[in-house]
Amino acid sequence: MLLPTNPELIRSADSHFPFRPHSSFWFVTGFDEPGAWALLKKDGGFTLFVLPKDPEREVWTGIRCGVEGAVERFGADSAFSVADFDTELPKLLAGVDTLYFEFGRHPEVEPNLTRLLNGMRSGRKAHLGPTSLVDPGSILFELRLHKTEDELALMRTGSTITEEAHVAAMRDVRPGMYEYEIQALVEYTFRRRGAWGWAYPSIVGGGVNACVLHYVRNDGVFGDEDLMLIDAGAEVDCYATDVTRTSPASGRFTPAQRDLYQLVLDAQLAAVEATKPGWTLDGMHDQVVRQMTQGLLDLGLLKGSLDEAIEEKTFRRYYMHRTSHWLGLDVHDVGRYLLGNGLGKPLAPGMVLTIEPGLYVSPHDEEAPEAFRGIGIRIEDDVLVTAEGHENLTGQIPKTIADIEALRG
Ligand SMILES: [Mn+2]
Repeated sequence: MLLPTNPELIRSADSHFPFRPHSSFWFVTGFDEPGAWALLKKDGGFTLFVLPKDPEREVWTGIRCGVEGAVERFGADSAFSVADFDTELPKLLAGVDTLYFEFGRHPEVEPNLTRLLNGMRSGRKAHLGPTSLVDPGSILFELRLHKTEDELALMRTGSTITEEAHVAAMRDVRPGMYEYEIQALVEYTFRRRGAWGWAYPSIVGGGVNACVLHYVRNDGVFGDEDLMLIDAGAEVDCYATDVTRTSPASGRFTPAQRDLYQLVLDAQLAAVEATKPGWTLDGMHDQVVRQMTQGLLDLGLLKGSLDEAIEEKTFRRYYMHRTSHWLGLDVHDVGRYLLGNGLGKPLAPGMVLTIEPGLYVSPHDEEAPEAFRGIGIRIEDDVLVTAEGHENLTGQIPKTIADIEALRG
């Protein structure tokens, strides 16, 4: 199995984006320098290709682990400079039948790899090269989907840090503040507590901005009666936390906000409660849709019967996204959602997923009762499937109306 990590990417002129390892490479190696490769062989043998020591460059860009360090500190059986990749890789692949490599996902290094493999198919030594290329996902992604205790410890740290950030935001927001002031508070808390930073760009949306699902401008001003939707989570050693809370900028929900919020919260709590081995994300979504659609009918946002509203998917006017996704090294983590027969993969202990129902009433929706227009609400927690059922890793972050209002005294 051949795994590249991410290269350094130019942000502008000669400055780079902050480097972040490729998740699968990181999962296998724990090696955090750019431009490296790992080769794992079935008969044993773990080889790293790394940037070589270069005292002159290291003065500018920081200490490199180097070839010797890759063996001593990262447990590689052998290590080479990336400068020797083209000559050493074909030797290491000689006699290998099947190469696992995620083609299509590493466009910056694939042309060179294709050239090397093609070279192995030519000439008198043609029989020595791999004859099968296989996507590693069926092995690697399943390993990533089921978390070990060590991984869960990192995710619990992320949850604790994310809790502090969300609580600070809910406590400190006031009408008249800019969304970016709260974004700064959230991300300051992530970094101050030792997280690498955010696991995905933070969404801080006030009022109607909460109805934009991936709102990241974060430059609006909170109005007196605005809700604040924050979808933000810390990244700890590459592991993501993904949490959404919605709270009033003024500290008090309006009656219409209260009705809609309680509906989302009840659906979210019921979905968390139902999470256990054997359950599926499709089952969870259907349950949430049914419960929230009934609530939308009760509040006058939808008309007709429950079965009609579900059959005709009219609920999608207010709930247009799915309820859950896997969580781990990536915020929308790897791992299949469906089995080969098209049915949902049953949950099993060690999987971590999010549960994030929401309702969004467009400010321009003239069919909606006026009091609900422009309200966007989402509530999201990160839930671990256990042998007994589940553990809500982020459930301690306040989300009942009473708890949120109490934060402001
Ligand atoms: Mn999410």
